[in-house]
Amino acid sequence: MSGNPQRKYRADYAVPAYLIDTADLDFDIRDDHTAVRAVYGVRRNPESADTQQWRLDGRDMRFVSVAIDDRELSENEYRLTDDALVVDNPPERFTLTVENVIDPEHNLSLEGFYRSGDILCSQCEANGFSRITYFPDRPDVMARYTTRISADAKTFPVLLANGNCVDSGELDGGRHYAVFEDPFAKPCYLFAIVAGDLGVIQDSYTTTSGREVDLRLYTEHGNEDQCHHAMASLKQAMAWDEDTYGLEYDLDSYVTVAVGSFNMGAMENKGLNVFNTACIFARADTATDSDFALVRDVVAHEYFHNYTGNRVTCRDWFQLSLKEGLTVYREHQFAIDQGSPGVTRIRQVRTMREIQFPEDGGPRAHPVRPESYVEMNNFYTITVYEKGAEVIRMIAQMAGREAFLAAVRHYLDKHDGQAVTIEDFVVAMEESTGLDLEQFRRWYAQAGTPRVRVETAFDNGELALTLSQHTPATPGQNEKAEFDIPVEIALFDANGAPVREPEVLRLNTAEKTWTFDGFDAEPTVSALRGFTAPVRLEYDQSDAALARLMAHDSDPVCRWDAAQALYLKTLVADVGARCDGQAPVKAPDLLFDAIETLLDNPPADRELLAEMLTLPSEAMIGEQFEAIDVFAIDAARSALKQAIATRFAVRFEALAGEHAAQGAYVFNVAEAGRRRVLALALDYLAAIDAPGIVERAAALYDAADNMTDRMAALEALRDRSDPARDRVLDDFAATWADYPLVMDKWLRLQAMTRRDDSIERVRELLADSRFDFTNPNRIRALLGGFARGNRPGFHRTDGAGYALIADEILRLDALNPQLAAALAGILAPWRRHVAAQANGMYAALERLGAAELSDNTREIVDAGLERSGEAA
Ligand code: B3K
Ligand code: ZN
Repeated sequence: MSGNPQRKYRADYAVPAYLIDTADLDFDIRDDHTAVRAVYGVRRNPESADTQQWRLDGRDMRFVSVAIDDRELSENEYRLTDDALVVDNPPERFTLTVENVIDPEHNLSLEGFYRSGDILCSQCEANGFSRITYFPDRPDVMARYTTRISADAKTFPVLLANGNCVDSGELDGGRHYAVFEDPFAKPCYLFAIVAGDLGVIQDSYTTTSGREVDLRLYTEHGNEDQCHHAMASLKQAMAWDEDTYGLEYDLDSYVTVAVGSFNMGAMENKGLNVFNTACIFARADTATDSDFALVRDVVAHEYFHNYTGNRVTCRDWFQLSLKEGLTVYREHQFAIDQGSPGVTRIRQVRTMREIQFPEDGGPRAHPVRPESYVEMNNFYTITVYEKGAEVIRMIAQMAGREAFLAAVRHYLDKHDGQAVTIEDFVVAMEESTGLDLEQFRRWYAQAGTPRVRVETAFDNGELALTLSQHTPATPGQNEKAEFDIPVEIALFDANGAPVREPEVLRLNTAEKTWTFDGFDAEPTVSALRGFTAPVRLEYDQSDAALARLMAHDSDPVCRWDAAQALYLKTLVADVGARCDGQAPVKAPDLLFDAIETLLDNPPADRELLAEMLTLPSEAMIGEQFEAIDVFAIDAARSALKQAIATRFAVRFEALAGEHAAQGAYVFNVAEAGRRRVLALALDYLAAIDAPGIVERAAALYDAADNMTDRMAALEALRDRSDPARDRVLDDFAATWADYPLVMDKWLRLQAMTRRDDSIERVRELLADSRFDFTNPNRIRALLGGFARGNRPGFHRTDGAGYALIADEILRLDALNPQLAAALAGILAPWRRHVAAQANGMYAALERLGAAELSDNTREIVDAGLERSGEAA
């Protein structure tokens, strides 16, 4: 907590005054504390002029002593503050020894060294290392680490740190020790240490050049059989990175530890990843198809960081997208190569539109490379990650596949072992590909989603296509210069046959016109194919043209998007009418005809069929309006769903029958697609209370051998007041009582239930013994599930939803500021809502603003209250 949080600026970067070549750490783990002794080999940085004093960051620990070259310093030779140890006039080259004591048992922030269940583990990125010992907690100070751990052998039989185990043995008093050496210099955010009584599964991987890598995955005993999919995914990722980028793993072992209490998904510590169990555990009966895909992709993502992030790291945290944007892009490529490329891309596009665009249009909008921050952990955003990946994707597209892969290798060779900037990356791309990225760099510097307008005129066999761009102002950035925007288009005739091959148009001015000729009739334009740029397309296409694209477009993204655009037309008109107190607007016949055509000629990829039949989310509908009315959106979406379900009830019955399970669960594209269609059909049938739907869903629940089908059944029953619903929910709770991650599904499902008393039910669950306020997965399931997944409940007109979230943010902020700040982000975009909702959200924010808050939550609340003025 601090009354006046410090804002850091990218422009203020200064090289470190001193460099640390070696860091020898000793952790003496005791019941009620851990004693840390750190010995650093230090030298003055020849590039720094600042040599008067040397600052080492350190927080929430007890300082014991500091010595230079074995001489303990007296109190007038150093200064201690709340967050630093400052040594005056250090010599040119010296050994610094610092001793301190930490308390992992009482560290609920889940940052630094802390306890998760029976495991002691660490989380250092972004600035957690300064909760472990005194050190310049910045990524451009890279050292070679040796770590010695000693602990009670019974309680902590497994001891782990980065690198190779070079020594281990027994000590007096039932204790033991292990020493690890990491041969690669690394920033302190990649440091990791683990101690616990752990189960393990083991495997090995032989790299192309013949290095045998020992693969180990640790978890609390009893969970080993939930880890095999993660292990298989790791080996897939290792092979993929060799085949695609020619990158081989560089250590003898790759160790992963799965812990139940973790603030995010996973952490790519060198050679010793720490994962949230939610991103490792996947067994057919406990995890859904989406969970299987998530595990696969997160495991791959962390593995890919070994090069993009670890071997070449960030100079400072403003450069975060250097590693995250690039690694997400690599993860996206990997996911696309695992099958169903079209649907995988559609999911990526949906994430951008439903989550990143709102961030870009709200009070927390910031460039992919932010200019300032108060708390770095608030900037692990969808913009830095996903928009950052889209920016890389545009470069890859401009370069072409092989040239891009070669450019990434050039970047990694050129900067191996260094801490660099986004600018260094862009220069390496230019050097290798020959592209001129001068204007393109604006994608890193300017926040906000560009709007690209498409206008066409057809005359005398000639189509004139005009693209224009405009980017709305974002906090701190009123004027936007033009972006360099690649827009892929293709043209189709009235029968849906292609009349012009796909081509990429480069819109790099405010407006540009292209002409295409030689047509007998006006062609249909398919624009932004594959989502070639992270922009909002404004194109008033006719219903007939959209129906044509929906039936024939060869690009799955545009085909799906045409369906979405058709749904949105009706939804937007209906929401508008409801807001104006007019009669609801019904869907046109053409929409039903288009759906019929789709059902008659479904795409071979069942997941694509399911995506195309899924209505735009509430978030996506909200994006179409200046002021979001949650209730009108909910009503319009339900009405359209019911209209479609009524019209096609027979077809949905048939789909459900045809897509029922034939054999035991397998996770692959075809089977996951089949299950998606089954779930979708049940969802439509449930929307109209189709005869027998309750029995059908309950029977599916009872018969299912897997969690995907079981969840589909539960979701179909979720909003009903029916004994069958309560029966399966109780059965679920009884069956999975010992599986906290499965119980998260139970919590989330109830939080998302659309009932008048959903807030009261969430309050009850907060007090339930199956909920745990100190565990982030439980919080995300119950409170995140409610505030994000139950909009009508959260925005209930009496304001009780806002009050509940504000209460819990205040309670949580005292324990886990990172998580509290993330929850506060839900209230920040109040301006996007209609007055009644906006006022309620604002009042909750004001209440938070008046309280004593962590810097993390303060930064988010101030942005929401528009008090920071520095969001860019
Ligand atoms: N680098 C970590 C995220 C760290 C978040 C710190 N608040 C995982 C990842 O992006 O791969
Ligand atoms: Zn990452």
